Amino acid sequence: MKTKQRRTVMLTNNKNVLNWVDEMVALCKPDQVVWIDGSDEQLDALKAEAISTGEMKALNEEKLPGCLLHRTKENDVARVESRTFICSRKEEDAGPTNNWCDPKEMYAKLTPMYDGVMKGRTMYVIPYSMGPIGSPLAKVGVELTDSIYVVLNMDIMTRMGKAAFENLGETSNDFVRGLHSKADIDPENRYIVHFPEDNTIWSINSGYGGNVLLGKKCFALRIASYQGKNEGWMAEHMLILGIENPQGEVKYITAAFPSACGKTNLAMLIPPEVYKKAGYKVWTVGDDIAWLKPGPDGRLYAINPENGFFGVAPGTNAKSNFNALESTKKNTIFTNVVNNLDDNTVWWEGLDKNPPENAIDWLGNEWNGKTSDKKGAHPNSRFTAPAENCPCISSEFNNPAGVPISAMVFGGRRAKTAPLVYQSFDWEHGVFVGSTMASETTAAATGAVGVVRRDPMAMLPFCGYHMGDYFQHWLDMGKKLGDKAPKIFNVNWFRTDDEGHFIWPGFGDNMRVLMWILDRCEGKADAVETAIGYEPKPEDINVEGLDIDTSVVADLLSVDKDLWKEEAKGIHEFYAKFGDRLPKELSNQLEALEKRLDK
Ligand code: GTP
Ligand code: SPV
Ligand code: MN
Repeated sequence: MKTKQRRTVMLTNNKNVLNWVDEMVALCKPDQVVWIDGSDEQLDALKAEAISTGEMKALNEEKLPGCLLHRTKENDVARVESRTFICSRKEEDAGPTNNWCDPKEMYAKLTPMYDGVMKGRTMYVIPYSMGPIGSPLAKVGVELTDSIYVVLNMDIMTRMGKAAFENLGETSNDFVRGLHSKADIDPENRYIVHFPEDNTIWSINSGYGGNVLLGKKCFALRIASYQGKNEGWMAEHMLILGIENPQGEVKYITAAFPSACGKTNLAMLIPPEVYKKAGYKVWTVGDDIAWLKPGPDGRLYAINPENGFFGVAPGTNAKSNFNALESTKKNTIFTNVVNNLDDNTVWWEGLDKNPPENAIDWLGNEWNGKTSDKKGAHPNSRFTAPAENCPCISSEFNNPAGVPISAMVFGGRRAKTAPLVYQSFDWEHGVFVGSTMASETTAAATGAVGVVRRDPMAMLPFCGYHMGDYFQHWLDMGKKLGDKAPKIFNVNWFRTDDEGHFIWPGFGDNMRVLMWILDRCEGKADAVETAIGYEPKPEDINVEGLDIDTSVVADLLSVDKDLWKEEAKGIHEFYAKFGDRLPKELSNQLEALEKRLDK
C-alpha cells in the first residue's frame, strides 16, 4: 500500500526538502505522513491522541494547565555517549574524543533498521528554526519522527511549524535533515549518528531527550559546531545571562558547565538581597546552548538557538531556582518525575520536604514517598518548559542580532583543585583553561556518576569534529576578535569540606562571583596574580548577608600547588590524545603553567 501523503498540507515547495522527505518515507514506510504546521488545532489533536494511548498523561488542569507527564522506558533515561557517533568521511576528522564509523558503513548498517520501521505508525514532518526566525544567526532543521512526544517537545524547544521554512526559501539546501524512529526502544540497537558533511542526523531506538530532540544537542551543538568552524562562528554548551545594574545598563555573560552542573540554575538566578536592594536584576537569554558570532562592531554576539528549557527536575525548588519552577507551571512536559495521585500534580526529590504518599514513581509503580527508600523521580528527570513562561526572560530573547558578550565563564564540579573563581591572563590562556576543564560526571549521561573526567569547554560529548581543530578554532576566533574579545574566567561552586559538604552556598549567591567578573571586565576590580591566573582578593567578593566570612572565601580561593602539579600531569596525558592536531599554543601554555607552579 502506498503511503498517504497529505500533499495538500505540505508546507514548502523546496525541492530539496520534498525529495528528502519522499526518500525517507519510502524507507520507513509509515501508514501516513503528517506535516506539522504548528497550529493549535493540530497540536491539541496530537495531545489528545497521546493522552488516549497512554503515551502522555494530562495533569491537574487548574494547578498545572496544559501540562503533560511522560515516562520513558527504564533503559532509556539519558543521553548514551557510547552509542553516539560522528561519521565524518575521514576518521581523523572526528578525532580521538568521538566514536567514529565510516559513513558508508553506518548508512549501510542503519538503513535496514529503518526499512519499514514506521509501518502501522505515522511519520511527523517537523520544520523548525534554531534561533529567532529571520535572524542571520538562525538555521533551519527538519525532523522526521514517529513520536508524538518528540513533536510536542520540539514545539516547546524550537520555533516549530510553517514559519520555520520562511528562512529557507524554495531552493536552499541549507537545512539539517534529522530522521528519528523510536523503533522498539531497543538499547542494543540504539544509535545517535551524525553525518556532519551531509547535514544529517539519524537517531533510532530511543525516546529520550537529547537522543531524540534532534534540534538540541545533535544539531545545535554537534552539527552546528562543525558548521561554525567552517563559517566563522561558534556553537557552545553555554547559558547566556544579562546583569542589569541600577542605571539600567545590561552586561551579558556566557558560561559553559558540563551537563547537570548548574547552567539552568545560574541562567535564572535570583540576586541576593544586597544586590536586589541596590537595584540589580538578572535576565535569562539561554540556559544550555549559545551560538556566537562577531557582530558589525567587532564584538562577540550570542543568540540562544532554543525556545524553551529542557531542565533537570530534581533539586529544582522555590529556593534553589524559583524562576525555573515558575516556568513549569503551565504548558510544560514532565519526563520521569513522580505523579502525585491525590491532586494529579508532579513531585521530585528536592522539590519540598513533603513527598506524596499516594503516588506513581518514574517507573510507573505505586510509590509512597514517606516510607519508600527508593527515589521517586529519576535523577535525570526533566521538565520541558516554554522560555516565555520564565519570569526573568530577557527582553532580548528574540533579538535577531543577539546580545554582546562581556565575559565567558568555564566551570565544573571539582571537590578540590579548582578555586571559586579565577581569570585567565588573556584569550589564549583562556582557551587553555577551557580545554583543560574537568568535572565529576553526572546522571545526564548513562554510565558511572561522580568520576572526574576531562570535559573541554563542557563540549566533550557535543563537539562534532576533531577536538584539536576545535581548540584551534577557539584560538582563531580570539585573533579575529582581538581586544574586543570577551574576558575568560573559570569558576567552581562545588568545593567540599572534609565531610563532603559544599563550602560555597551557590545558587543565587553565585551572583557575588559574577559581580567580580563584570568588575574585572570594566577594569573596576583588583586581582592577585597566581600560578593559574588572576584571582580576586578575598575581600573583593561581597559576602554581605552571608553566613560565611572573608576567611572562608580565602580558603575557597586557595591554590594547592601539589594538586595542581598532579592536574598538570593529567593534562599532559589528555593532550597526548590529540597528537599533532593539538595547537602549539596550548602545549606552550601547559609548559608555562608548570614553570609557574615550580616557582
Ligand atoms: P543540563 O541541562 O544537563 O545541561 O544541566 P545544567 O548545567 O543546566 O544543570 P542544572 O542547573 O540543572 O543543575 C544541575 C544540578 O546542580 C541540580 O541538582 C542543582 O541543584 C545543582 N546546582 C546548580 N547550581 C548549583 C550551585 O551553585 N551549587 C550547588 N551546590 N549545586 C548546584
Ligand atoms: C545535557 O545533558 O547537557 C542536557 C540534557 O542538556 S539532553 O538534552 O538530554 O542532552
Ligand atoms: Mn546541557
